[in-house]
Amino acid sequence: MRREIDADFLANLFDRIAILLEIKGENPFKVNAYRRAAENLRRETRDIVELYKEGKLTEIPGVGKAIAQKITEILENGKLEFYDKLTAEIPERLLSLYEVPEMGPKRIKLVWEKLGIDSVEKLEKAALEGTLRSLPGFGPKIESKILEGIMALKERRLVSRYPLGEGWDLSRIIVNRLGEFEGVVFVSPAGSLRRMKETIGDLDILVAAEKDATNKIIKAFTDLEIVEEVLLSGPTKTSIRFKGGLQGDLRIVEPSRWGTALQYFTGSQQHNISLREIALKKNLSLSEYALTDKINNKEILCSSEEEVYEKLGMSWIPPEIREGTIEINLALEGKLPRLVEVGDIEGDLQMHSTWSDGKRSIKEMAEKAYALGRSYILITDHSQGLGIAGGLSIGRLMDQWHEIDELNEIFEGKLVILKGAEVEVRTDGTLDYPDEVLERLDVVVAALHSNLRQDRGQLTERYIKAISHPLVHILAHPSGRLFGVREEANADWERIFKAAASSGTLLEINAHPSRLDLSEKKIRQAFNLGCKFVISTDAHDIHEQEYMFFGVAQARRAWLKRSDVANAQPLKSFLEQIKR
Ligand code: DGT
Ligand code: CA
Ligand code: CA
Ligand code: ZN
Repeated sequence: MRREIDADFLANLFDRIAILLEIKGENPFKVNAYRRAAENLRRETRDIVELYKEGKLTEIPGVGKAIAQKITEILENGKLEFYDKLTAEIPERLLSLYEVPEMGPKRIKLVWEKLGIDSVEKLEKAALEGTLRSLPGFGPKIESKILEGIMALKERRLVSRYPLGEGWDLSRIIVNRLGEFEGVVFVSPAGSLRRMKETIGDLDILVAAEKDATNKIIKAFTDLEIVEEVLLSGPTKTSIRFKGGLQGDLRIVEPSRWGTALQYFTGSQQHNISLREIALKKNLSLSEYALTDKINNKEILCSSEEEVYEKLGMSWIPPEIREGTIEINLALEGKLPRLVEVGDIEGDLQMHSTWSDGKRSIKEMAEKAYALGRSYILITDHSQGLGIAGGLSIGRLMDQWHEIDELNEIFEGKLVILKGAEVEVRTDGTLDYPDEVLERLDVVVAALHSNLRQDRGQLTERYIKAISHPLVHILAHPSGRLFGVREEANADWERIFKAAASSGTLLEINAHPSRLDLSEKKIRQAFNLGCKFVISTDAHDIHEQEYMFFGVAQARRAWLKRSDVANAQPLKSFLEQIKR
């Protein structure tokens, strides 16, 4: 996630430095210098990397020599020694206290030094116990204001949503740990996570177990080290908060009722409402416990979800499309399309190696791809302009081709390694390698990494120019969003998608959980305008190649079929399909 160093990233870093320096008690002029630099960086519309290369960083208002020096160090080394030293002295986690009203730098320093408080949780505890008021400058009034502030913060956290990837990792831990537990018959995520929505409000987990095991299972769950706090606990359900803030609901049902329960708690709410209407038309009532025949009031238990849909006269509906739109009618008619599946994916068309900012050699990446059953991969190290990510000069790129040729001989066609690059689209829409070089690549992936906050009109032209370039095959992570870091770029997407459709440029669905870019909505929009897609992992390490399923889920939520996804085809048809 942090591999994108741009103006926003630097501004956030300098803001953090300013707060840490304040806590340290550094002089206000120095603190303000960082704040001013951060503010101006946020306003800067020129590309930071360009400015750095031209030696013009000090042209940014508020950026003097010392700060320019720090930006240079970050761009060149990816880290800042000054920051490492500062946080060794003043821990980064103190920054969370800064969000609490009434907690300025002086008070943060005081509670940390006197009471060892370094988190909002500890602060809340001290305020509840009345120990805060004993500190100089606090008193009962401030103490209660701090408590109110923490309450408000918690409410805000409740309404904010978490990226799917975060919930996914937790759900894996829970499913694995509870799955081993005595008495557990089934365990599955439910809710929005099972539907693979790109963000989740909370994490729902469903367990099937016999009644006498429920107490122990609830205890095993609340005892997990990932659980921070138990909010609510009953005989068959519990609500907790995980470390990191996400909330979770666990429910336990009898194995004979698993099907109706899993169906109910997977939702969506809208899907469930429509399903209950269908049930009523058949004189059945549907709940999380059972289907009930309304005529003789007899329960019909469903131990599998398939049975629920079958008894309602419809085909089973994949969770990713249970949003209460057209899926129910299509399932009743037996006309649901077969959505693309992770097993359909033959090639992975974006990955990085140690040649640029990847962590593994091409050979290691290729071996992993082979183990995952791929039949081809495209190596897409960064192009020369992206200095911070170790972009390849033309000479280095050509050296890489030799290595790829040699590896292809070793793999003997069992896996084909294609030559590619993730070519920077410069601010003016031109590409970072000349045509003579692009022509020699098997597949060209174009990407925008910097200056995505350019003027909307200019940015749209920049996208269209890149997409319409006859040698560009794929547009990588089109919107540029990064969860928690950057929003989708503000551009005229209708025009961009039309340009992609008419030039035959494929749009990437980036499977990395920090991106999931395009969004489901934009995939639909692009699809309706005639675009085709690829799903790529953008892996920078071997295990990230496993993230393909995130991208596939995103495509499924947008109802894409195998034929809509160019890398869900064997190499030969993929190559025939890409424009030349
Ligand atoms: P989220 O957590 O906001 O990402 O979305 P969901 O879909 O996970 O919603 P959540 O956690 O409130 O509830 C999980 C599922 O349980 C939901 O998809 C459907 C079912 N459910 C929960 N409450 C209700 C309700 O009041 N009515 C109906 N029909 N279903 C509900
Ligand atoms: Ca949920
Ligand atoms: Ca829930
Ligand atoms: Zn990229």
